[in-house]
Amino acid sequence: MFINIRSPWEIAGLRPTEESTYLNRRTFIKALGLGTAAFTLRCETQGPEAIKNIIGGYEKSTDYTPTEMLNPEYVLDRPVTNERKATTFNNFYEFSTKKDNVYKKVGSFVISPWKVEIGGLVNRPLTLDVDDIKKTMPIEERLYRFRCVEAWAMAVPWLGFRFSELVKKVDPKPEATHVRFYTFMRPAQAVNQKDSRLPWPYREGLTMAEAMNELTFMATGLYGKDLPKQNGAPMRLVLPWKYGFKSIKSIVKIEFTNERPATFWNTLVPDEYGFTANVNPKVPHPRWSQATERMIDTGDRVPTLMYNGYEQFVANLYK
Ligand SMILES: Nc1nc2c(c(=O)[nH]1)N[C@H]1C(S)=C(S)[C@@H](COP(=O)(O)O)O[C@H]1N2
Ligand SMILES: [Mo]
Repeated sequence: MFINIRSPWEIAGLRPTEESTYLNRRTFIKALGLGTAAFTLRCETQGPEAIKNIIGGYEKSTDYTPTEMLNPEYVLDRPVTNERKATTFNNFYEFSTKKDNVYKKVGSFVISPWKVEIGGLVNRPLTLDVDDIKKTMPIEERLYRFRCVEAWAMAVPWLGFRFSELVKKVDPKPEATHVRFYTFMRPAQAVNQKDSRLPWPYREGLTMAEAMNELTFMATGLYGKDLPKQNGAPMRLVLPWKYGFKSIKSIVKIEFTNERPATFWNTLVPDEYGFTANVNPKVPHPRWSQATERMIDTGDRVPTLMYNGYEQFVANLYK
């Protein structure tokens, strides 16, 4: 028995089967509930507090030592993902529809100089250079789980700053209810942007309450270094309790508005990719279960956690 998880492009009816991810029978049996006994036990007893109490998985990681900027508030329950894997297995549809070759297609993507325009319903609109943002923002390191809607997952050390620090600088007007984010539009550098059937540039959005949440993070680095192009250089959003497509890459514009922003995936396939898109093991994707996920480096299949394990930080947003 095989499960075929199609890529979102096929969902949109745009691609045939070449990106299909096939999970083999052994993986499927594991997915039905039989990982190691230890892991099963941990997950049954795992509440938000238990996650915090589990000794940080990163200590077991052989190839990564956190920097002195590490914020100890965000603790992992699993090892840090292998760096090579996290930087060579990507979703970045502007460059490729295949996950394993994005990193080979970003060569001519120009990331410096890079301006970010912040405006809309704000009292102090600003255009900032990313180099200045990096120098002036309180940069910290956070170890976060990351979960793609396609049921793969990783756990990685981001460098960056809490997004609300940037929000404070522009001082939103009281009528702002949402924030809209835009990726660059450069068909000469990102070949798939020549495909006019797709609603480029990639856009995403949050409510103001989500934007101000302590987890909402603007990443400028990964594994203690500058963000690689394929991971969304020079600056991308990271929303660890939401499916990965919300974590928009290579941002050029941030706009405060009083309406719910249209987003790339929600515009293309609204019945499969909601606006809110919180990780939830109990709500299947229309064509596959979200109950478990596959770690991209080890291939381990593990249970999906409610809000990706960040319930204590975000559950109050959705009462
Ligand atoms: N601009 C842009 N941002 C994007 C995407 C994209 O195709 N374009 N893919 C999203 C999806 S589906 C995922 S899972 C993550 C992948 O991030 P990673 O490659 O750093 O793991 O980026 C998200 N941000
Ligand atoms: Mo994704």
